[in-house]
Amino acid sequence: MAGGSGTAPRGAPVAANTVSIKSFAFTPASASVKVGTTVTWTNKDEEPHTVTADGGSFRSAPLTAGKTFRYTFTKPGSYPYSCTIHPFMRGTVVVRP
Ligand SMILES: [Cu+2]
Repeated sequence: MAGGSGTAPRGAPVAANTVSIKSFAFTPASASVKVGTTVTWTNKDEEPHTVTADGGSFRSAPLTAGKTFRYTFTKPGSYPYSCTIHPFMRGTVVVRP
């Protein structure tokens, strides 16, 4: 493979402020951002999905195809979330200080 920058271990945080919802999965599953960053999720599936924090700190309405949800993280920490419609869909945002 040419030009590869290495493959992160599955589940390792990836620096990203955008998360795709596609094929019933959040990509990257673990997004790492600096505090104060707004993260945007975009539903690229035909099915509706939600972005719902385990602790309730953020929650989207059901996102239909092509819709986005934004949330600004103001405190460092690890924020696990899921889709309430498909609870097997899980992701995490890791907020760095
Ligand atoms: Cu879903």
